[in-house]
Amino acid sequence: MAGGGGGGGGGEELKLLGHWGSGFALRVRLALYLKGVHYSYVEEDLRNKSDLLLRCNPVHKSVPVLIHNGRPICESQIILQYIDETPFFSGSGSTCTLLPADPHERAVARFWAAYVDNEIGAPWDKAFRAGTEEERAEWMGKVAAAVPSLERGLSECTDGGRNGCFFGGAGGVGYVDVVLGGVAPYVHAMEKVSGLRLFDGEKTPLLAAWLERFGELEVARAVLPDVDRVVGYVRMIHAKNTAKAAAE
Ligand SMILES: N[C@@H](CCC(=O)N[C@@H](CS)C(=O)NCC(=O)O)C(=O)O
Repeated sequence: MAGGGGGGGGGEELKLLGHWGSGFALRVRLALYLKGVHYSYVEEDLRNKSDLLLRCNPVHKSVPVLIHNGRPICESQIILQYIDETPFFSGSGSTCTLLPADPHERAVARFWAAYVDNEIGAPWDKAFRAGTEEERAEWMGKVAAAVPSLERGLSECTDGGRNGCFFGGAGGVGYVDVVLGGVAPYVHAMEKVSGLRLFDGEKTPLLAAWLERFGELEVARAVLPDVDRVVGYVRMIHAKNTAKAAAE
């Protein structure tokens, strides 16, 4: 499988180990598409990980892993920064940069990206793994409680929505947008699975607009999985974990 546009030739070898439903892998695929580079994609079976994955990421044994000319880079946010900093990824004529040039703006973007992983992604992962409906609801409550601060972050990055609707502000889609973008299908899926509207038009209007506008982008349409497929995946994992907990 290949990313978008024209670049990535010249004898460079680029491979991404991922999983279609992994928000972490999806953010890397979003970035590679925006950069317009071609790469080969390897879908991992996370219940039966390949030797290549175990060799390339022996510490966490997780996807995504980007392998550039035989050298692995692990952890999605580190991969995004590598993609942004390595001249090869800009050599395809893409003018897209994820992190801003200004050091303070870079720090702000990194802060909100860390916030997405620590305050939203981490409790969401616990909910995903929970064995009962009550436990799931409790963890999703923590996710929901973290959303208003993210709304404040988006407001800070867009000057209250006057400077576009993405975290990249006037620069358009940026680092935090790509980080959060991997989760976008799950935000929609949760509404279908449990009725929980995380980015609510009344409570968090900027994030609600972000979700809509991000989903309309060519990159999102090209890379993100269909919401119904994600709904099926979430239901399957919930059912599996409920059965496992009941058997213990
Ligand atoms: N902090 C890591 C998290 C990656 C992660 O948790 N990946 C999951 C898939 S979403 C995985 O590969 N888990 C391994 C497993 O299930 O054994 C990152 O940002 O890349």
